[in-house]
Parts: sequence; C-alpha cells; structure tokens
Amino acid sequence: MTNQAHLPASWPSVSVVIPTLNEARNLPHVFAQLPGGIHEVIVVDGHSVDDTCAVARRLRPDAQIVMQTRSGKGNALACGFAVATGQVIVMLDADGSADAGEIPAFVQALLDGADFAKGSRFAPGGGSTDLTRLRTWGNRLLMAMVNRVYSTGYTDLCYGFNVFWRRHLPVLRLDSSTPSPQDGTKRLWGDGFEIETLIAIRVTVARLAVVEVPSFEHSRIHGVSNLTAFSDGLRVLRMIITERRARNVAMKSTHEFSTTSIVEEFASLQAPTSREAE
Ligand SMILES: Nc1nc2c(ncn2[C@@H]2O[C@H](COP(=O)(O)OP(=O)(O)O)[C@@H](O)[C@H]2O)c(=O)[nH]1
Ligand SMILES: [Mg+2]
Repeated sequence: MTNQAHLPASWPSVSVVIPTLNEARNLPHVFAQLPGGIHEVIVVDGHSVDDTCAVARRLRPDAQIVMQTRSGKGNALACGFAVATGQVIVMLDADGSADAGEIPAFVQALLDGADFAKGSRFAPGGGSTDLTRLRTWGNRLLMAMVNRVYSTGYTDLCYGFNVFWRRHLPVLRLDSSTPSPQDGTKRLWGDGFEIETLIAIRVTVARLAVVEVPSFEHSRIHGVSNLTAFSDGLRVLRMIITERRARNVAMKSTHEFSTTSIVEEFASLQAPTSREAE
C-alpha cells in the first residue's frame, strides 16, 4: 500500500539515506512507504549482485544512487551522509523492517527541539517482530554498558532507524573517502554494523539533545539478515570500549572533545604502542 502522507511544505528538507545490499525485492515496499515531500532519496549500494540499482532507478528515477567506497553498512551510511543536501537526514533500512511512515514522527521530534531522534523498539509504543532472543539479550547487555558508562537512559542501542539535523554531521566524524586498507580487512572502524552504536556514543559525548522515538520494527520481507549476532556483537562491544578509551585519552591530554578521526583510532588499535604490546 502506498503512503499517502505528505511532509508539510514548511518543514525542513529531508534526505533519506538507504543502504542496500541485494534488496531488489524489498525496495518496492520500502519506497511505497515513503511519505511525499521528501527532498531526496539516496540509495547507497554495496555492489549488490541482484538488480537493486536497476529497481531503484525504475521505481524512483529521482533517487540518487551511490556506490559505497569500502564495505559494510556503516561505510554505506557514511557515503550517503557525505552527499546528502537536506537539512535533516533519515537513516532507513531497505529490507522492509523500518516503516518509513514513521518519518514524520522523527522529524517532529527534531522540530520540538531534539538534535538527534533515536528510534527505540523498547520505548512505550515501539516493538519488533524482527529481533531474535540472542539479539534482544545482546542489545540489552551492550545498552546497559553504554548507559552505565555514559550515564544515559537509552532503551535501545543497536537500531538503525534514526533521524538528525545534517548540521551535526561533524560530530559523527565519519570517513567515507579513505580507500579500503591493503591488509585484506576491507573495513575501517565504524564500517560495519557497529555504526549505530558509534553514532549513539558520539552524539552522547557531544552532548547533543537525543530524544528517543518509539518505533516498530517489522520482520525483513525477503532475504536474510547480513548481521551475525555473535561476531557483530563483539564488534559493537569493542566499539564501546575503544570509544571510551579514546575519550579518556583525549580528555587527559586536552580536556576537550577528541578530534581524532576514526582512521587514526583504527590505526592505533591495529598497531598497539610498544608499551601495550609488552
Ligand atoms: N550498502 C550496504 N548495505 C548494507 C550492508 N550490509 C547491510 N546493508 C543494508 O543495511 C540494512 C540492514 O541490514 P540487515 O542485513 O537487514 O541487518 P539487520 O537489520 O541488522 O538484520 C539493509 O538495508 C541492508 O541491505 C553493506 O555491506 N553495504
Ligand atoms: Mg534488517
């Protein structure tokens, strides 16, 4: 069913960034749910082997289709953010799990004063039919860590439906242009599914006004998830620890917010100092 809703003309311009990896069969549903009045749709493809790009082009000739520079969902989002021109950026999955009909509620939260509207499946009114038991518990555990370390009260952590003012992009310190490392890993820090946690931590550390918006996550329509609960969960855990460590180091040396790029942080992780290696 097509979404008949239309964003008011007086609202800020909205860019919707959609990472896709073999989502040709899901895109018709996802596009149909988009409200009218969207400033731009940016599909960031991970070199899909199905006809995702052709389907996107046919259904939405106005959509901008971008090829990601490295691999992973995080890199795809960074590439989409880098070319977005709207005042507001929406992060939207392409598997049919996120309901684009919720976009107005997220934008309204920004208009009401939030810097960052963070979707939550566990806030009253939210829910999910996509979460497995392992994912639920992993998410809960990681969220508890973040809440403890940053004194936050988030009810959800690893959820991809988020909306924010584009002017806050510098706070995220994402790097979309560095080529893949030559060591075969293909991914830099933040390139994978840890992206949502990285973003949540960085907006928190920057003291942006983060408001949770209840969201209902549906089951993926076609295909299977690209996420591996255990290994991707470990990557998120490592992200939480590293971000904390990087912040501690930055605070000790400058008493200011860290300006280290994610590439530098990744490099320091890959090459421990001789003291650490001992
Ligand atoms: N461009 C790109 N998109 C990806 C990649 N991995 C996942 N995605 C997209 O990110 C969204 C969420 O991925 P999904 O596999 O459903 O993970 P889950 O929602 O955590 O189960 C979907 O739209 C995927 O197509 C990737 O490596 N590159
Ligand atoms: Mg999914």
